[in-house]
Amino acid sequence: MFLVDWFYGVLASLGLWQKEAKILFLGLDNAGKTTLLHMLKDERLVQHQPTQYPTSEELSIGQIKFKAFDLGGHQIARRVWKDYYAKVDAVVYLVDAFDKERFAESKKELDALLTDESLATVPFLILGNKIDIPSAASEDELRYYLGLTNLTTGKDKRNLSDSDIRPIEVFMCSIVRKMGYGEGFKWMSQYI
Ligand code: G3D
Repeated sequence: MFLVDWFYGVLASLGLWQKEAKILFLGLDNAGKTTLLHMLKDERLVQHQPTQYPTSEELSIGQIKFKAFDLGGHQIARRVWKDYYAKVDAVVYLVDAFDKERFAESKKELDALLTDESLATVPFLILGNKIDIPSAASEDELRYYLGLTNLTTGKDKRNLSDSDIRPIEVFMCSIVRKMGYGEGFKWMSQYI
């Protein structure tokens, strides 16, 4: 019973209760993907499969599968994520908001994803991570450097009436402090 409570507690806290989905965690190396997976897992691990590739990790909770891949620099990973899921239900794109020197590189990878036909209708949750570090970029700065200022679709809970519009939004977070990403996942869950 304890396990079951935990199990649904994690999904409920992410807004993913009773959903079935395949969710990709993407971003440059060091953005925090593995930390986020471990954070979700430690809240209660149900199943964890050993990684097949050194640059990827996977976690299943209920009917939700999370899979993380490093982008940038790792050409192999870039090729592999595409082969992994026939259909992706959502992308969580992590950015290290402290590492301003790599914003351009992160933008380049994000732009490649946003123009990828296979992801054209897939919701994108952009997580600006590490805001516990005082000099981390603000949300406005991150939007600016990622070229998202006029591209995001809003944080309010609402259905985008035009299904051609891809939901995309920025949430700032500190994974190590367990702050911010829950709101992001709840936003994302409306579109899964
Ligand atoms: P990746 O899987 O995207 O490559 P990791 O990134 O999850 O391995 O995280 C890279 C580093 O960032 C780790 O530090 C991790 O602890 C740190 N990190 C992740 N989330 C946060 C956060 O919210 N705040 C801060 N300050 N650091 C974070 P190490 O030192 O282990 O390499």
